[in-house]
Amino acid sequence: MTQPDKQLISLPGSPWSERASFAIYVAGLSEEVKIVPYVDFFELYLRYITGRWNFSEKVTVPVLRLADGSTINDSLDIAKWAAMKSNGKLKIPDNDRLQHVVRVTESILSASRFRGFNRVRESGVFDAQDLPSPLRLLPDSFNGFIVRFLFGSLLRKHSDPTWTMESALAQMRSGLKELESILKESGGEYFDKDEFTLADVIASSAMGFVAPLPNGHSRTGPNLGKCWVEPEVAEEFKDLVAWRDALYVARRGPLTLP
Ligand SMILES: N[C@@H](CCC(=O)N[C@@H](CS)C(=O)NCC(=O)O)C(=O)O
Repeated sequence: MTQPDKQLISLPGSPWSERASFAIYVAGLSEEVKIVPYVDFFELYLRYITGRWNFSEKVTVPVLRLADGSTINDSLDIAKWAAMKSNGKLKIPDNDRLQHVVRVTESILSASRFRGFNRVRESGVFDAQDLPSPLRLLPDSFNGFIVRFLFGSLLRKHSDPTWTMESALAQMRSGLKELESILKESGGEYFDKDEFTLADVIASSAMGFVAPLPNGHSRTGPNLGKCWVEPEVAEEFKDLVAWRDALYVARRGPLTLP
């Protein structure tokens, strides 16, 4: 068996990290890439490995670190990298179609993350497995403070200050409707007619904050898991969720990550 010589620094439970892992899996590159969980939220480490020291620029995960130390710092670019190395196992669809799916998916994800993070912050509960490791040493009474602090900073980093829970829900619903119509217009089983492509990997990530992934691929503790998803939205868009679940059963395979 090949020893992994590349690392995917990835946040368990994050749809952006999951889409990168999904692409790597489908491309047949799982043995080359070690998944390294980024649960410590240690931004300086991300800046160090990516060499991005301009503090006005956001650093995010996933990050793919290649054998020569260079990095790919965006989930779409990582997924494209995997597709290009996949020997045809993961096709890249025509650019307009891909960009359309990417744009709609990002709009859904940013709004649903805002809602999910607010729910976690309000719950005041962090499951031990999701806590940054040095903080696991603190007494449980600090838990509420840590959740509010961490998710408050993540919300400031990733959200539009004008959003409300209602406006974000409206954005999510309109994006999910658009995704439904792209799939319908494609006229096939996938976002590019009858061919499974990178567009499906991206589109499937749009439901990351709507309904839990099948086969144990949702990788958060029980509290985060509960706050992450939206049963009512999942019910409203049940065909899209069923499409995503079927895609996972057919293409994502069983969970093999650590
Ligand atoms: N455009 C980026 C967005 C990734 C992103 O938003 N990552 C979030 C996931 S919640 C993240 O890094 N969160 C942790 C942090 O900001 O420290 C991509 O596609 O990779």
